[in-house]
Amino acid sequence: MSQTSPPTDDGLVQLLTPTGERVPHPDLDARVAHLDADGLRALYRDMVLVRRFDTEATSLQRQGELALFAQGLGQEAAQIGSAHAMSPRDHVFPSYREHGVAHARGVDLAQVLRLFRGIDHGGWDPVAHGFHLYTLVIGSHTLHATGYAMGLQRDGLVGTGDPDRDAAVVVYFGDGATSQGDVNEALVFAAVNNAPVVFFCQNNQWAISEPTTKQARVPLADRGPGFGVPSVRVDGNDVLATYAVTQQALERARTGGGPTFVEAFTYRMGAHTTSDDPTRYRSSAEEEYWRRRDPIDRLRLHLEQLGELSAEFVEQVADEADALGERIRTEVRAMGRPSSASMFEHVYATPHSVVEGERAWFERYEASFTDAGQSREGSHR
Ligand SMILES: Cc1ncc(C[n+]2csc(CCOP(=O)(O)OP(=O)(O)O)c2C)c(N)n1
Repeated sequence: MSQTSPPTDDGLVQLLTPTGERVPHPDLDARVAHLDADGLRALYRDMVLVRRFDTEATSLQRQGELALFAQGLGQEAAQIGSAHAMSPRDHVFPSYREHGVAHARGVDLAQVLRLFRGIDHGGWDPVAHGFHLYTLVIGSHTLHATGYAMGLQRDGLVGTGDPDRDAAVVVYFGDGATSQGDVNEALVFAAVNNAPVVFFCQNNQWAISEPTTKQARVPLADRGPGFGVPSVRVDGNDVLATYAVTQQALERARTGGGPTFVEAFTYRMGAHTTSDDPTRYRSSAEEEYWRRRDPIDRLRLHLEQLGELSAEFVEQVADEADALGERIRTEVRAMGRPSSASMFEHVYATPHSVVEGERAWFERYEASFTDAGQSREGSHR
């Protein structure tokens, strides 16, 4: 039997070509019309900042300051474009690579690194930011997202006729996750309940060393209609297209139109994580092909063609990125070690006698290692 054809960028929704020319689109032009030069520069700034964060975090891992890091390199347009299309009332369920979305939702990126340093599970307030905790169990959060979306619906926050009241959910996952049962179950639940959820699949073409061609014989977007979920396949390296497509899908969800499956076709330019060596399973020619489709370069070229990217602005953003890198570095190095007993702190919102009893036992147990005359055995009894 023949192999599946290689991944292709044919037939993607695109508003910017890789060399930055604007492509007209009858259905989506109106959705980006309000993005003037300031609006475009804001997208550029966010993409540059988050890329700098990525570089800094990777270096910190190499210096032994982080246990692991998952880079978002190359996926900045998919993340910043889609995140800019959200309202503050929307809720995001990320996997573990959505640093661009975290940043756009106002989460301090140093907080994200507490997780990768292994000192907490992500310390931000998920409700305040509408940005829930990172999930490492592939695809499981698509079910959480769908359940949350059904909750919004049942709380009367969908299709109210008031755009300032309606809310929806976006869940981010990868191409590999689409092979998981959880994602397929979430699509079933979302479809039959008409849940206000946007399934945002960043097809970065690799699930660690497994190419998308070994996960599907058809474009991933084609899976949506089988569940009764309309889908769209967008150029994930085109920040305008991902913005417009996500805005359309969110509007549909918020107004009661139900779920949408978005496949953002992009490329993971870095390694899967700092524990991975991609040279073992992919070619430098492939990496070079995608380097020429860099999402930040694309918007930069577009702004230059418009005559709207001054050298001063580029320098100002570069300085801001340097300052962010320095702050992240300083903060990460200063992060202390939490006490082991802090694991009891966030079990319940209010104190609970069983947890308090377990904490007291644990503290006595830990102290037994330093208390004179008391053996480890003794403290167990
Ligand atoms: C349920 C589960 N199975 C396996 C793993 C191990 N694992 C970690 S990342 C990964 C690949 C995920 O690929 P994809 O969904 O394409 O996302 P990407 O990392 O490319 O963003 C796997 C299999 C896991 N974390 N969870």
